[in-house]
Amino acid sequence: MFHLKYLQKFLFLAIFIALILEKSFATEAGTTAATNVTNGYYIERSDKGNWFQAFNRCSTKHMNLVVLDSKAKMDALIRELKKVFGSDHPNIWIGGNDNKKIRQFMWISANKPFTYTNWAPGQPDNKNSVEHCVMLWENHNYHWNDGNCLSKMAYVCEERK
Ligand SMILES: [Ca+2]
Repeated sequence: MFHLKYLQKFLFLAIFIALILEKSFATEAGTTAATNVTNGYYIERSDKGNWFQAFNRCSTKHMNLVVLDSKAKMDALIRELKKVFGSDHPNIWIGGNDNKKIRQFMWISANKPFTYTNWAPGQPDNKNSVEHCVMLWENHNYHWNDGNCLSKMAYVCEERK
């Protein structure tokens, strides 16, 4: 009888500890995501996604797929990206597309048409009529290209204001 009582106490304690551990791990996971945010940007390069997945994954983090509506913002982001990639960068989704109206690019999370642009020469060209989402084009010194929204690549989220 003593042993059973002891066992019950032990089990209760074990469950209690497990709950605390789970809670602290959950908190740790939450702060891990937050510490990857540098100067307001979260740069995801391993968990690649198509444009829509990138947009949703930023939302899940309560962030936006990055809006680059001024040269100042573009320059600020390039400074952060160069710390990670240098000048040899991969394709990276940013938050614009022309899915609402062809050839009228919008920053989707801001619901604003493009005013500032940083297109690579000859872009946007809607190659093969399947290019509607905007990326920083690999090895084009962070200039923009319209690409196929379903291509999987790195992406950048920014903190919501
Ligand atoms: Ca293109």
